[in-house]
Amino acid sequence: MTQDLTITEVRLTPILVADPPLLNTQGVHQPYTPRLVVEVVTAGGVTGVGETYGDTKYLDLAAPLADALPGRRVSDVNGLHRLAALVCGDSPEASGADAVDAGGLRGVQTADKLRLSVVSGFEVACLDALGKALGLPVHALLGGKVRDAVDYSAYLFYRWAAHPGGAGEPDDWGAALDPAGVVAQARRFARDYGFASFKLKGGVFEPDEEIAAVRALAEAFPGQPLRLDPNGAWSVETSLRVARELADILEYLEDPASTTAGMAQVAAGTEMALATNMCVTTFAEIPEAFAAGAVQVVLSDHHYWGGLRNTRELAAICRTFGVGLSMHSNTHLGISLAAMTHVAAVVPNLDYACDSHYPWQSEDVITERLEFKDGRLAVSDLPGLGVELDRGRLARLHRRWLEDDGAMRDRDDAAAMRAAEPGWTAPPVPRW
Ligand code: GKR
Ligand code: MG
Repeated sequence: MTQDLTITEVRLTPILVADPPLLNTQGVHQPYTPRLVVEVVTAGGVTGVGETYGDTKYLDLAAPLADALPGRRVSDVNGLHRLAALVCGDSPEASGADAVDAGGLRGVQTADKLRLSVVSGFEVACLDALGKALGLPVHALLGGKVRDAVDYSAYLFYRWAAHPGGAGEPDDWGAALDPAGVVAQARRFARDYGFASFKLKGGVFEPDEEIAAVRALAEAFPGQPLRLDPNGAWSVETSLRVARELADILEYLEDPASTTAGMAQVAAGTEMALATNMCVTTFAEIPEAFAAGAVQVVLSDHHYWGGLRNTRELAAICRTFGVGLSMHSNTHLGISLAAMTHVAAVVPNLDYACDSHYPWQSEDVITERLEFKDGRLAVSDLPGLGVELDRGRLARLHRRWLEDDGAMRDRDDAAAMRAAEPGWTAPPVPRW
């Protein structure tokens, strides 16, 4: 009966996951971050799991999709996208065409983008179930892996030692607020996970301080790939200055400016490769950006590209236009890391190591955490994603969500910053 692929039930479990006080241009991570775990159950008795963003605006779109899905088959992934377009009405929160997603730092957000992020969680759950039913790994459903392991880079953050007032879950990383702190963090990432390339989240301090941190990294790890990502916080002038100062050091500069027009102006004035996970986040944004030469590397995030199959299509487009491809990440757990690794395994043109927040997450909802070895993750050949849901852990993180008074259910890095500095507002994002 495992071959009956008809969906009989969809379970949605919003959770709150411990997150350290990582700083970015929009503020600081909250003590807990919302995620949504999607379970799709088939008539054959197989359960597939997926994970995506868990803020209220995503939950509001996920609920009608979960209601509409039973009766369809987990193999009908094209149908899932059509169904989502039908049942997920535009979220009122997403209708401001100009809205910048302060939580995700993902550029301008639209109703379509929110819906695609929701669909991705369902798509991954369907592919996991399909793989389990057929005895095939997800990478096989995507055409088969072209590599046995995927390279990841360390994701360095300026950070405090603890959240204000000791909120959240403590950790032993300590503060990193200057070049020495950043290098110490990088050394720990290299020692414990074997990461050989390093991305620093910038846009937090004055550009000169961040330049100094990158120089310190280059001294500590000579010749190893480095990136700096201020999430669009800089003007064109500042971006060009940083590109000049770090010309021989960075493998690419990530989202120095916040829009395609700004990135194009930066690109016109430097030889430095520019990467983005902010101005090219949908297929519709590709033509303008590629025609303007605004980006040389697109960093996919399978959540907001609408899943693993769309990410593979993005890879084909990048390949066609000679634009590099890799993947960035947001706060996520092991289900999403497994999904990311399967799609990364099938893309021939994975040009740079992907970045992952995963080492910052001390909690998970799977039975065995995924382990980076020598900076890489082995691609699982087990059926589906190759991860198993831990119901006890899921229930505990869901209880936290239920007991939250609402303060953490929507990620708001600026509000979290105000816990330390009342009245703090994010610096205005330069626009063109
Ligand atoms: O988690 O602070 C963060 C990151 O800044 C994240 O929100 C970004 O989406 O990591 C992402 C990026 O590469 O821009
Ligand atoms: Mg980025």
